[in-house]
Amino acid sequence: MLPANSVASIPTLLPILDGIIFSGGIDIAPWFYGQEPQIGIGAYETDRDQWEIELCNRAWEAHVPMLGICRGCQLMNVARGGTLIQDIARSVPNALLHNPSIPHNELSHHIEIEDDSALASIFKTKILHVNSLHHQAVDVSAPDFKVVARSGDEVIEALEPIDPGRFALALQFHPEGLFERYPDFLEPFKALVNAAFRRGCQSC
Ligand SMILES: [Mn+2]
Repeated sequence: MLPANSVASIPTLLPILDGIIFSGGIDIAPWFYGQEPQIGIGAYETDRDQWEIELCNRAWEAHVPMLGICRGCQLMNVARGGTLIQDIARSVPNALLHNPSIPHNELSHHIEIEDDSALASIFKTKILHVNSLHHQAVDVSAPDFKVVARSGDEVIEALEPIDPGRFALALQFHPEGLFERYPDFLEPFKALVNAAFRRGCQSC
């Protein structure tokens, strides 16, 4: 947990961060991705938005490895210039249920992972059964990212950088809710730690 949420603290914090997890949470205020609020948007907290967007961009410049989960996935996309679907149920035709009222450790829909992606290497599979606890999703992906997984209704479920030398994995599902029952979901966290270790060793 970072003991701060002010943009002014970022220059002090950044040099001591080996890696960052942008965690889940409430919605991102729509004007951060150039939109007005639509019916269906949930609560947002602009102090947290500003702090995380600034932290993401400064960390991006410094090549700090990052893992985004749910809101964190959306946050990384918005910080780098992408947009969001404000409410899947209102915007996506024939949408799957992405926010079922079930515990975080229960599986929901499947996702299809792109071949030749880092995500496919991490999970060693093309079809992955995931949990789902979101009502928003990435709409237009940011120029730095490519889409590497979608659910059956075409909703974007994972992004990774176009630059293969950078670790910035953005997941719409919640691996932290699943790894105790399904150990494969520990793999994204191992990948983050390994990327942080590799970056640290460049200055050893
Ligand atoms: Mn989903």
